[in-house]
Amino acid sequence: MKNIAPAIFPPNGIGDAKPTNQAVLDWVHEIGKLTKPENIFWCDGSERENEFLVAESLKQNVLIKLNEEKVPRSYLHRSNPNDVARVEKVTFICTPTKEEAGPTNNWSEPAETYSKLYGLLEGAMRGRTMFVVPYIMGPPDSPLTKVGFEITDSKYVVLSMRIMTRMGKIALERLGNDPKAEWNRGVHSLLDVDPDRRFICHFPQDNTIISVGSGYGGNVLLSKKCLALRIGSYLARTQGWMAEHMLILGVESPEGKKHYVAAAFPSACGKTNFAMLIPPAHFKGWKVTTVGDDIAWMEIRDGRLFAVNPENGYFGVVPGTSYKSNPNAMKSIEHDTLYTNVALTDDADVWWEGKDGPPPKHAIDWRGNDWTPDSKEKAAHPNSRFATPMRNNPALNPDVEKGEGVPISAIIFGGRRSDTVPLVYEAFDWTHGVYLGATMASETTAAATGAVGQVRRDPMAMLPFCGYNIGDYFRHWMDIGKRLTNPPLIFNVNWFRKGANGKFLWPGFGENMRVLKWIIDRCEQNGGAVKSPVGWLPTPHDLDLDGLEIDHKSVADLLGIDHGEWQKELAEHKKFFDSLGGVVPEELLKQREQFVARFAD
Ligand code: OXD
Ligand code: MN
Repeated sequence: MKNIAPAIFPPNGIGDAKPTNQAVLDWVHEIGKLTKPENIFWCDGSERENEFLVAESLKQNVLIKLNEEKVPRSYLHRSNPNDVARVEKVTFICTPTKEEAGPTNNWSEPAETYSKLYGLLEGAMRGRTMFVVPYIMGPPDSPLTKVGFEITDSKYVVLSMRIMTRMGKIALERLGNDPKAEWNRGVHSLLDVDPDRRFICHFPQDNTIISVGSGYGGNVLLSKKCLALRIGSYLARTQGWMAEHMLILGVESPEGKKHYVAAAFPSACGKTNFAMLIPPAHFKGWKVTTVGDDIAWMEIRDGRLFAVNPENGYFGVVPGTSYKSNPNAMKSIEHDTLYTNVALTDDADVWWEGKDGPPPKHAIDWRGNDWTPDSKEKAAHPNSRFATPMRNNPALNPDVEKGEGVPISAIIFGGRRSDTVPLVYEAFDWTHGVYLGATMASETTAAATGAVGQVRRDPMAMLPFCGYNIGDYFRHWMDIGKRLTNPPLIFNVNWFRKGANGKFLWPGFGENMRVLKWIIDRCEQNGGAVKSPVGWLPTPHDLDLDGLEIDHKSVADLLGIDHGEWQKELAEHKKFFDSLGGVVPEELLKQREQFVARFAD
């Protein structure tokens, strides 16, 4: 079998940052004995290490150097075409009982799964280098911050982890020498990138992740979906905090009044765009800043929810990103960025569908083939990605490193829905808000393999990421609500509603500031709304639409509640709850009855 990740041999002073914690050393020894690598590379996160790894990756064609003038210090990686997205059907939660994993997760018995995975890992790193990547998730002085170690045979993973986490010595220092300290064990091997030997397995009780057979970020940057969400949500429940698939943004009024908002949208539904929003000219003096674009860890303090972003970078969807849709993302990815599966132009620049300006006359597509505007294939894969450090973001919130986090005034749920769901509405209270989150749905996207555009229920945007029984997860939300004396208000948004002509009714992107402004008004108790069966709904006069070219009919359609559509929607809620087989908390079942009753009134 071809070795797709040949070993590299660092000079003295690189790759030798061996930890002193005996528990880590024992674990690395165990995995080394199993996988039999050529050598072990202990990462320290230094600049020198990075330069060496980049140079070796260029030699082995793991990376392609991009035009230094156009995109300085940036590289392109092409993944195997069979390996371009998260694969939910081979993602497992391995709890002692199936019930603990619950009805929405694939479950696999831990002992059998370890045995199967250890079988696959036997000798898997022969002729390869085994990298040991120490990292922390969370700002260095947050009480929520976690230490993780990822063992991997992929240089691309090491280089990405360096962007996406705080990696290297900082983690060794935080862990210290206590052999009983809590830390996450992550083992990743590319094996031979065979979809039939691809598994992403989580052992929440052991704080362990094993991922084999993939090189795609969402499956192999174990800090992100695997630790910060799946294992994170499990730890959060047992430790009394929350790990959520949410962006976090700050909004500042011209008078200097600040609010923070956390928003859960499913994958590839615009979290990064919303988190980096630039208010339109009409909102002079308003400022939006990014705390995080994908994951929020939240804890209760003084009866309020405070959030930190556990990550250090953005792993965002590239196609559609432009100066029109997201100028801050464009500025972030102009340098020091690791691209995956975008197109390469003849002058070594990057290109993708939806980038500003005309397409190049010729390029190399994401698979490495010639491409012209006449080609039938897309130049960039629809789920092509950038990994870029958050410090590149011109709108980065200055408090992002604050260990205490930022106080959350509002939680927003949102999906991609062509019909039924209004542009924005507010829950009557926490329990109603939890119901809105629990029943939210969205049209599927290219972020995961499988059909695109199908409406599926995705509770709190956590369907693929909740590391335990979804019924217990709903209950955890209810319990958190009971501990909050000053809870965030909860909203639902839908930027994607379409008119009779099949076109989007709402312009989206920066114009979402108009919706955000109403949300902030509501938090300050001065935004108008009418009571509707679904929740508090703005009238067209309550939204600041000045300077926006939109006709009255579109606004009415955006805010409209079609009783026929909602009858169907509520029937879908019932079907979904029924499909969960009795795990849904009583309070939420009651919420549905009240919802139905409000429509009958
Ligand atoms: C992501 C995802 O990559 O949700 O953030 O799939
Ligand atoms: Mn995500």
